Amino acid sequence: MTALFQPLKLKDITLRNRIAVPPMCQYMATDGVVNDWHCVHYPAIARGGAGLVIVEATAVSPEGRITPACTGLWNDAQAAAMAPIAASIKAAGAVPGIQIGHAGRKASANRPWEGDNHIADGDPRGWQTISPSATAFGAHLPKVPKAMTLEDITRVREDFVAAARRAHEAGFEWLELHFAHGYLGQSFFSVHANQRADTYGGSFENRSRFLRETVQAVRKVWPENLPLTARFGVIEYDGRDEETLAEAIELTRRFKAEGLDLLNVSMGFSTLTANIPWAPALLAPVAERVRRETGLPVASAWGFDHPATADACVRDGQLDLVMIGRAHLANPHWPMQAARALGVERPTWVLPAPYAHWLERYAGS
Ligand code: FNR
Ligand code: 536
Repeated sequence: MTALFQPLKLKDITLRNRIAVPPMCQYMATDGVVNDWHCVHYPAIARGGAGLVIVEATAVSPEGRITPACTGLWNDAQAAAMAPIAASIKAAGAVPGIQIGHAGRKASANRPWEGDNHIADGDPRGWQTISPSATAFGAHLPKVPKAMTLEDITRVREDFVAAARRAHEAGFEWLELHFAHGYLGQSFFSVHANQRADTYGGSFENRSRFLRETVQAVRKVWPENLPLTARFGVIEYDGRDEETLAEAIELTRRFKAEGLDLLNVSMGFSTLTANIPWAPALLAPVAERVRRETGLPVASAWGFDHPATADACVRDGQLDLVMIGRAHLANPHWPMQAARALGVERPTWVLPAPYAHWLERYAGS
């Protein structure tokens, strides 16, 4: 038996296998509202057989969007438009998940294919960004953010809570908080972005406060029987990785105590000084360490798209869930193909009955 095609039960939710589609921004929304593109894209990928499909980074407030074309959940119209996406993922046999986040100092950018850089000052499409401190990321993202006041911090935490509530009302059954990739949550944690001198900066306790308070507050409104997860950059590859990882593991233990159900282990992307040793399954040993030292189930992405690698990571106890991103864009039927490659003879688990019935009845004719 392959490990990759074993179900995973977390709280009341059972994934049909260990394959998840990680959140991937489409930059195709208007005013944060999904449209026909999202209605094609998400169920098409879910139909390919993954156990979980996580909808792209969805902003909790207008200034939390990466680009003007990002999805949002800061109003009810956005939630209403999102409901059919959750329903269609579910109809295709996958569990519908969504990532909610705030882009912090990386917000107010052009779409990747339109430059991937900050929208120029004075361009009416752009906006004032906010971050723990008034320091820019740099390079293509040079805008200096406004340092958040304590009122800003409370407001954004409550924006996460309101978005989580809307995500549940829209029918999502798996929630991922975006605490990675140099966006707002990661920026509170990272010494590269957080130079605050108050209770939200400096010590580990202070730099982790916003993230812990957000998990705590969201857990109160996200149903107890549904998985609450976070994507967290536990490593920066900036030369101080042991220290960062040790802190990230301690914070993950705190998340677990607050009721987090799984950690999606990722990278920080908080600094231009990072030197990432890109390789297939780069984060497998990192995720395994987080899992071993915290006892929390883990997922990870970045180069797990060789079926044998994905299967081995689950079998060897490095990952509970394998995230397959770009390979799903290239081939929405990646899970079906992986099943064949791994010798799963009749992957009827991915075939809805109307297809399975006719394919089997007429097999060979
Ligand atoms: C991403 N990624 C990403 N990550 C995230 O946490 N939220 C997001 O919304 C996005 N958006 C996004 C868009 C696109 C087009 C790509 C390609 C990537 C990162 C993504 O979830 C994943 O971690 C990477 O693609 C690495 O996994 P693969 O592609 O090597 O399987
Ligand atoms: C991966 N990306 C992550 C995104 C959006 C686009 C690209 C996200 O988390 N919303 C990435 C992040 C940083 C550097 C390289 C790649």
